[in-house]
Amino acid sequence: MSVVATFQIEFRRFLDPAGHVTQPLPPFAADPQNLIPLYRMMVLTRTFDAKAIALQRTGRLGTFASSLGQEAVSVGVGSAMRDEDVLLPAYREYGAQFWRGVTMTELFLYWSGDERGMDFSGPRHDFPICVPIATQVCHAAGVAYAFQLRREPRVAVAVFGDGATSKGDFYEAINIAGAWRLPAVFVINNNQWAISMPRLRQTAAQTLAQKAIAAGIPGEQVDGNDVIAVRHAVEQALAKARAGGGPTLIEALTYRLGDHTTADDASRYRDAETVKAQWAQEPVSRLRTYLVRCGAWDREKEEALEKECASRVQAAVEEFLAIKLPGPEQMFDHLYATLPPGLQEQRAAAVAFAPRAAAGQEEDHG
Ligand SMILES: Cc1ncc(C[n+]2csc(CCOP(=O)(O)OP(=O)(O)O)c2C)c(N)n1
Repeated sequence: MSVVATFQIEFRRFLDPAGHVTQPLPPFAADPQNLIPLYRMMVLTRTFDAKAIALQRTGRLGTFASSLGQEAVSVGVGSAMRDEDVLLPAYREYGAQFWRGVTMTELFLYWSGDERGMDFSGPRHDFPICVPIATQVCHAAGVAYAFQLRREPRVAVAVFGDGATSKGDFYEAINIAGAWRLPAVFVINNNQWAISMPRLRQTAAQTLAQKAIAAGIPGEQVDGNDVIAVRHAVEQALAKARAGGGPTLIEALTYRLGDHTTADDASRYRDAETVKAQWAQEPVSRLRTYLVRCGAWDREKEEALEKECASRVQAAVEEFLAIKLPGPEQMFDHLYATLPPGLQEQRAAAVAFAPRAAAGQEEDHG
């Protein structure tokens, strides 16, 4: 027997859990001042997250998927992208979405069940939140193919969970992206859990990044709690894809510190000790420790930021609560270019019934 193929998976990290630099920083991170926008966005995302959970608990949102502990993945991805690139997110990528111009009000609307929250004011070509697991990975391959056909120097960036890498959609998408050298970047937001299914029971593969090898594309692991590592890896993958070098798969290792959604209770399947240990790795305090050590951040700045984030989130809550509820015709209006006759009848019936249904009900999200 002879060896016909070998491979290795590299792991990238610049800041260790204690906020110490482990290797020379990439150019964008050389000046700590450049990292402050990343830090601010992670804190804003965390503030938004906590408020969304509170709104769900008081019945203002239907459900909510927290991004607690995963802020560095989405902020790293969002900050690496150009406006003309296209983001195809799952449902925990708030940091990337905010970076790209999606508003908190829109995301509150979405999670309250109001589909108008998907009509993003950010780059209007970005895809909506994707709840069906891994389907956006295929969409990303399609978007990247369109860019390639049109010879546009743009890249499709799909973000999805570890559980998504068990789906056929994922394999099909990375396979075709490899075969056609599509301008796509695939980012696995590996938070270790697919609801109650731990990563180790999800696959026998040693890393998720190595799944790239079978598709003939590069795969690497990054510390997903180190925003510098995420941003650098995504930036490099984007530059390569833009220059015609094809796709990359990046596995960002992080940890879901909260429940899967507000409909879940993770304490039923996860031990408290592990979660506690993971808090020592989390991305926000890691970067803060580093910035403080560099003299670029202090308690005064932190307090001012906390106040600013709280008031920005509160303003978004008020705007969201004041938005009038949509009429029932909304659920028919964006499905078809021409509504089939049966659905036209249902739409008319819903509109006729609406005044009776609305009597005595609240008219806005409050
Ligand atoms: C196609 C499909 N199958 C099943 C589900 C139900 N479901 C919702 S979230 C989830 C787990 C997803 O885990 P992962 O991809 O790791 O993402 P995470 O929620 O951890 O961010 C499942 C199975 C779904 N939304 N879509």
